[in-house]
Amino acid sequence: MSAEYRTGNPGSLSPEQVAFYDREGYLALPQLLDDADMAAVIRSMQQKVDEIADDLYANHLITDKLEAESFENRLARLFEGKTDAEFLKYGRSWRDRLPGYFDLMANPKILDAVASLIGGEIFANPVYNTRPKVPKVAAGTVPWHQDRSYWPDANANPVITVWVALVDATLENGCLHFMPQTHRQQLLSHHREAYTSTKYTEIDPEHLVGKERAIALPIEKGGVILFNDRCVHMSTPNDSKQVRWSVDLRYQPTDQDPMPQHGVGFLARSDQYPDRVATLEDWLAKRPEHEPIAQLA
Ligand SMILES: O=C(O)CCC(=O)C(=O)O
Repeated sequence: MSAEYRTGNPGSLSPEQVAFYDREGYLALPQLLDDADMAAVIRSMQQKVDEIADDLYANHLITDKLEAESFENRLARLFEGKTDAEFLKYGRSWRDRLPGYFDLMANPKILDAVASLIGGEIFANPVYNTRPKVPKVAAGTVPWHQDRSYWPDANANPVITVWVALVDATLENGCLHFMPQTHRQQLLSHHREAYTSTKYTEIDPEHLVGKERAIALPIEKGGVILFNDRCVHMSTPNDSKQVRWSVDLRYQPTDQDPMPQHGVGFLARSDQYPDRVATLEDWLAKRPEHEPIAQLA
C-alpha cells in the first residue's frame, strides 16, 4: 500500500489517516465537502424527486406534489402513510446517469483522498448508489454486509467505497455502523435477506459474533467515510421525520476488473494519461475509451 501512497495533492490524506484506514478498514473525513461541492448532486436528486412526485400524482397516490418542501422533507412527506412496495417501485437506491453524480464522482477533494490510498490512476467503479433513507420505509435499513458480497467474482482489489453524507447522518436517522478491522477477512458467507423486499446481502449469523465491538459513525453533512469492500458495516432504520440522504461511490486502481456487468465506469484521474480522463459528455455517452487504461492496452 505504501508504494501507492500519493502525497502532494491539496486533499492528500496524512500518513496517520492512511495508517488508520489500513488498520481499521474505514476512515471518516468530517467536513470534506462544502455546499458548493454538493450543489450539483443535490440538484440531480431533486430532479429525480420531481419525477417521482409526477408519477405518484399521475397514479392518484398524492393530491399535492409538495414542490415547496425542502430537500430533507419532501420525499419523506410524499411517502407518508405509503407502503414499502410503493416506495420500492422507484428502487431502494438509485443509479441514474445525471450530471450531478458525475460532478461529485469527479470531485478533486474525493479523488485526492482516494489517490492517497491507491495512487494516481483512478477508475470510478460503475457501482454508485443514491440512498434516500425515508422514515418508516423498510428499504432504509441495511443489514450487516461486506460490499464485496455484491461482486464476489470480480477480480478487483481494492475497491474503496466513498460514502457521502448529504444531510447530517445521525443515530436517529440511521447512520453507518462498522465492525472495525473486519476487512482483513476474506469474503464471508452471506445470503440475500428475506424479511424486506430489498434483497440486500447480509452476512450469515455466525459472523455476527464481533457485533459488540461495532461502532456507530454519525457524521455531519459534507462528511465522507471511506471504507474497504471487505469491512463489515450496516445502517439502522430512520426514526426521524426527514430523509437521510447519502450517496455511496466506489473507486479502484485502473488495472483492475472494471465490472462491466454492473454498468460503465470511467477514468476519473490519471497522472500518466491526463488527456484520457473522462468528461461529463464521455460519461453520459458511456464512452468505453475512458474505461481503465488496462482495457486500452
Ligand atoms: O447508506 C447506507 O445506509 C448503507 C450504505 C452501504 O451499505 C454501502 O454504501 O455499502
